[in-house]
Amino acid sequence: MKASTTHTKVDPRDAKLSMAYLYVAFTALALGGLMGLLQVLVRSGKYELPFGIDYYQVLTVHGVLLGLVLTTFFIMGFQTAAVSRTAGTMSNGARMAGWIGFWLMTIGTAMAATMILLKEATVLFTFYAPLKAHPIFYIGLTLVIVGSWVTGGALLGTYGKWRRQNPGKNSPLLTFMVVVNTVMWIVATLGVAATVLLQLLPWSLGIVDRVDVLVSRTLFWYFGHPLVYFWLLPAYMCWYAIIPKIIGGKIFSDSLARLSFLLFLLFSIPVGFHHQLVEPGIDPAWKFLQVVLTFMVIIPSLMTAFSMFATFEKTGRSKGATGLFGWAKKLPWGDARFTVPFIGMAAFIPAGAGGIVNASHQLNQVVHNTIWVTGHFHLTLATTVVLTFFGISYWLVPHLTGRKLTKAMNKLAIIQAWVWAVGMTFMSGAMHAAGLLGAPRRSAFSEYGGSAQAAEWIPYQVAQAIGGSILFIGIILVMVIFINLAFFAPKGEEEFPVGEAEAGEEKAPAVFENWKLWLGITAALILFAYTIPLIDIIQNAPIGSKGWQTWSKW
Ligand code: HAS
Ligand code: CU
Repeated sequence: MKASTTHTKVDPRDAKLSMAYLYVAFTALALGGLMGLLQVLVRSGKYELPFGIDYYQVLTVHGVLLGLVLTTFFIMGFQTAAVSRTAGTMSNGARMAGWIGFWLMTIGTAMAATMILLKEATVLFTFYAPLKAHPIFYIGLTLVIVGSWVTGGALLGTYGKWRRQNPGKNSPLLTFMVVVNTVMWIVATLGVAATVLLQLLPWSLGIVDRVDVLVSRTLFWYFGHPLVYFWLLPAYMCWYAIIPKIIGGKIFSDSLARLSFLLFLLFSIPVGFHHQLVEPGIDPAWKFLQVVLTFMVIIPSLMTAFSMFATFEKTGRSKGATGLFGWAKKLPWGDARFTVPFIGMAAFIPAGAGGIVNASHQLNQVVHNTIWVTGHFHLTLATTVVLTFFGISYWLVPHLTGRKLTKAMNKLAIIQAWVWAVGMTFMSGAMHAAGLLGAPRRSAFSEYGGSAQAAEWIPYQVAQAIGGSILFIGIILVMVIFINLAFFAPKGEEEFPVGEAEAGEEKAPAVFENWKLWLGITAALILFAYTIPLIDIIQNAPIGSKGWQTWSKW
C-alpha cells in the first residue's frame, strides 16, 4: 500500500482532464434532471408538454443524458483522478490519449443529442430495434464508446507503467479496481459495438433493409447488464477504499475487496438474459443458466455489504463504542463525504432486494415491462450510485480545482442528500407499487381513455410527480454545490482520501493480478452462456424487421 501514500495530490495536468469529464457530467445532470421533472408532470395526467415536444423524445433525452452521459463521463473523470492519485501522474502520452478520448466522447454525445432534439432518434436509451434512428445517432454512440476505449487504454497504460516500476508488488487498491472496471467495460462494449456497427448502422443507412431484432437485443443486453456494474463499481471504490479513511478507520480487508471486484469481472457479463426472460426465441434452459449466473453476481454485493458493516463496526469499537449498535453513534454524521454515500448504501438494501426479485425467473413475469423496473433502477442507479457520485464530488471537485468544501456547503450537501432520499422514497416507492398493479413502463398515457384499471394507478402517478418535483429541488441544490466547488469556493487544499489496510494484514495473493487467468475465465463463461443460444437464435431467425418510426416528427 506504500505507493498509494506517496502521491497525495492529483497532478494539476491530470486534474484538468478529470475536471473536463466532470463538467460534461454535471451539465448532463442539470439537463437530464429537467427532463425528468417534465416526465413526472405529464404522467400525473395534469400537464401537457408545450411546443409540440413529444413525451418519448423527452424520455430519450432523460435516459441518454443521465443513464449514459452523466455516468460514463463522471466515471472516466473519477477513474482518471483515482489512478493519477494512487499509481502516479500519467505520462504525457497517456494524458494526451485521455484528452482524445474525452473529445471523441463529447463530439459523439453532441451528435447523438442533436439527432434526438431534431426528433430523428426518439428510441429511448436502450435504442431497441426495430425502432430506427438516424445514422448520425448511431455514429455518435460509436464515438462515445471508442472514446471511452481510448481513455480506458490510457488508464490501463498508467497501471502497466506502475507495474513495471514496482515489480512483484500488489498495485494500489484503487488502481486495481479501476483496472477491473475498465477491462469489464471493454469486454462488455464489444457487444453493443457489434450490434451498432454490424446491424443498426447499415440498416439505418439503408444498406440493408431488415434487422434481426432478437440478435440486436441479445447483443445489447450482453452489454446492458455489465453496464449497470460499470456504474456501480466506482461507487464500490468509494465505499471500500475511501470511506474507511473518511471515518477514521481502516479498510476491512484489502483482499476481500479485490476478490469481490474480480467476481464482478467474471459474472457481470454472462447474465444478459435476465433482461430477456419473457422474450420468445430464447430456449428456457439457457435463460435458467443465466439466472443461476445472475445469482452468482449477487455474491460480491453481499460481500460488500458485509465488509461495510465490518468497517463501520470495527471503526466504532476502536473509538470506544459498546453494545450491538453503539458503533453507529461514532460515525461522522456531520461529514457530507460520509453521510451522502451512506444514504446511497442504505438505499441499496431495498434496491438490491428488488433486483433479486427481477432476476427470479418466475417473478420476472410479474414485474417485466412494468414501472416497477423503473422504480428499481431509480433506487440502484439514481440513488445508490448517484448519491455516492455526489459524495465523491464534494471532495474531488475542490481537490482538483484547489478549493475547499466550506462548512456551509458541507451542510447544504447533507440537506441535498436528505431531499433526494425523501423525493426518491415517494417516486421510486410509487413506481414499485404501481408496477405491481400492472402499470406499464415507457408510456406517456396516464388514464388510458378512462379505463377502470388505469384509474387505480393515478394516485401513484401523483405520488411520482410529488417525488419527482422534490428530486428536482435536489438537482438544483447539487448544481449550486458543484458550481460553488468548481468556481467560487475559497482557495485551499481538500484531501483526496485513500484508505489503508490494517497494519500487518496479509498481502493479497499475486494471482489476483494474473489478468490472463481472469480474462480467460471471463471469456470461457461468456462462451458457455452465449454460444449455443446465439447459434440457435441465428439459425431460427425470422426474416427480420423493417425500421419503425413510431414517434411524431417536428
Ligand atoms: Fe438491475 C433491470 C436484476 C442491480 C440497474 N437494473 C435493471 C435496469 C437498470 C438496472 C437500469 O434480473 C433496467 C434496464 C432497462 O431499461 O430495461 N439488478 C438486478 C440484480 C441486481 C441488480 C440481481 N441494477 C442493479 C444495479 C443497477 C441496476 C446495481 C444500477 C446501478 N435488474 C435486474 C433484472 C432486471 C434489471 C433482472 C430486468 C428487469 C426486467 O424484467 O426488465 C443485483 O446486483 C443486486 C445485488 C445487491 C444487493 C444489495 C447489497 C447491499 C449493499 C448495501 C449495504 C449497506 C450498508 C449500509 C452497509 C444484494 C452492498 C447500512 C445501512 C443501514 C441503514 C443499515
Ligand atoms: Cu441486469
